[in-house]
Amino acid sequence: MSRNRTTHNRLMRRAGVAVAAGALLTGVAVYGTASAAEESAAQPPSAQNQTLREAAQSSGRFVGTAIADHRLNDSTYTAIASREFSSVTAENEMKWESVEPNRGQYNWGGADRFIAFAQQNNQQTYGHTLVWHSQMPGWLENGNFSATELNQIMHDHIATYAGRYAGQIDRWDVVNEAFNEDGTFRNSKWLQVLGEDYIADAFRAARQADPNAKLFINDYNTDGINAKSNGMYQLVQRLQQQGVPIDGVGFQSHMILGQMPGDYQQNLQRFADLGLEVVVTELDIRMDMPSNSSKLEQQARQYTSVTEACLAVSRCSGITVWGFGDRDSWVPDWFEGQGAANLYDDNYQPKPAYYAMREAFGGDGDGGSNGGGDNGGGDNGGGDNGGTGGTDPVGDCSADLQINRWNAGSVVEVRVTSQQALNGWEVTFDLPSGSVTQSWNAEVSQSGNRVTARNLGYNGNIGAGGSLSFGFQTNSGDEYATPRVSLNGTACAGS
Ligand code: G2I
Repeated sequence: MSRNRTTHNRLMRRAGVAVAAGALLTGVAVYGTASAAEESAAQPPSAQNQTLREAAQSSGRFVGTAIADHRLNDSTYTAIASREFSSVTAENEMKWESVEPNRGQYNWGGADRFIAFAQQNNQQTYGHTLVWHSQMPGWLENGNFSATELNQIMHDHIATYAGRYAGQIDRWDVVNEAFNEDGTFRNSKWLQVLGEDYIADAFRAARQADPNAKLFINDYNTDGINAKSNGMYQLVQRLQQQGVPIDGVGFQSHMILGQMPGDYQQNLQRFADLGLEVVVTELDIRMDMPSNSSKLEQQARQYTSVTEACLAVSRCSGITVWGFGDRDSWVPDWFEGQGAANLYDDNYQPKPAYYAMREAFGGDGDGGSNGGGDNGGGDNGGGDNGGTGGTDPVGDCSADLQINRWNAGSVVEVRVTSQQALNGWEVTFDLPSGSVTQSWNAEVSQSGNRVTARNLGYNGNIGAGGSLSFGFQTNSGDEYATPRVSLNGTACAGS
């Protein structure tokens, strides 16, 4: 994957977003104080409070996320990471450059924090990664080593590293991204100096260092049946024939909106048929920015499809998403103009994709936008001729409605900014005609034309000056004549 070079601007922009979001979300931090166990004890299971991890568990699967070490000091982040996910992968802290920055000198800080977080939250751990061509420390990347020496370096690294965490890592990506797109081996330092055998050697060394961890090979663009996944398929068969200890194959699944391989499930299944465990290891689904409701709906359906594919393959043990909040995603830094790839938005509010995935795992779809799909199926959501209500705060609250036509109806995103802190909210307004057919991020009911949207368990606390947001879909596309929105009984400005 080649990185675009406009990162600086993007990071600057994202830093701005982060500050705003941090101020806005302080009220949600309440989740950060309770462990997952305490939380479920405090909140009796109900459909509304069901988490992704509970839903996945009900299907016998894990649902994981990549963890960004630098976010572990944010209680909103850690609350979601612990509550919603049953497995974690370190996004960067367990790569070679982090762990062995100088030869023979190990830095366990990030890895230890990661393991501690997982243990604290009763989560499975996915070790990423032992041998990879990328994120190697300079001494390794630039060193001129003989085959014997490089082999020794690889063995020392695996023995020391996997040995240290033996018993604490459930799955290891032993070798990452070993293939070119055409199915031949990537011409990495490992291949150049050691030849193909580095792969088998790495697996043997990993098994020796940690006999209990499941050992995986992992790659991207191997999601459908193609030249690259064929190369992977042939390799794992050879490894099995040679008695190399390999337990599973990871499919990163960094996807593009609307480009789910039609043979995704079939591809997972053919690896499973070799007796291997298969895992979706780094799922995200990016889109051209800006996002809109129809893209988010389409994304939700694609998350559903991936989840259903895993569920249909009995040896598919789980799905890890590559981070959960759009604000933390690697995508905007690498793909100019793309983003919104994750389950939660920039403010850590769940997106339609979150509910879709939860429902696909057998959990509750309430609040989700993909439930039923009887009104807006297909990929033909218009979404480009929408109108925007103004934001003109004069009172305690101001409301902003984004209204996009969708088939016969419309998809409406509502954002209400409140000058006062809220501990629970109720937003009311009238529809011009028709009914609400689906909604997300709120519990929505309708009586006549009057619609009432109430917060869910996770988004009731809004700091002063912060915003709440939710959305819904209707089956009538009639024009909204500046709908009057009230928050907790007070009419808001700007709507
Ligand atoms: O590229 C997406 C993923 C593809 N599969 C392997 C994964 O390990 C990989 O993850 C990404 C991380 O999400 C990024 O966060 O790997 C990138 C590096 O290959 C990570 O980016 C790096 C930046 O390039 C560095 O500038 C930065 O210092 O993250 C580092 C830590 O924030």
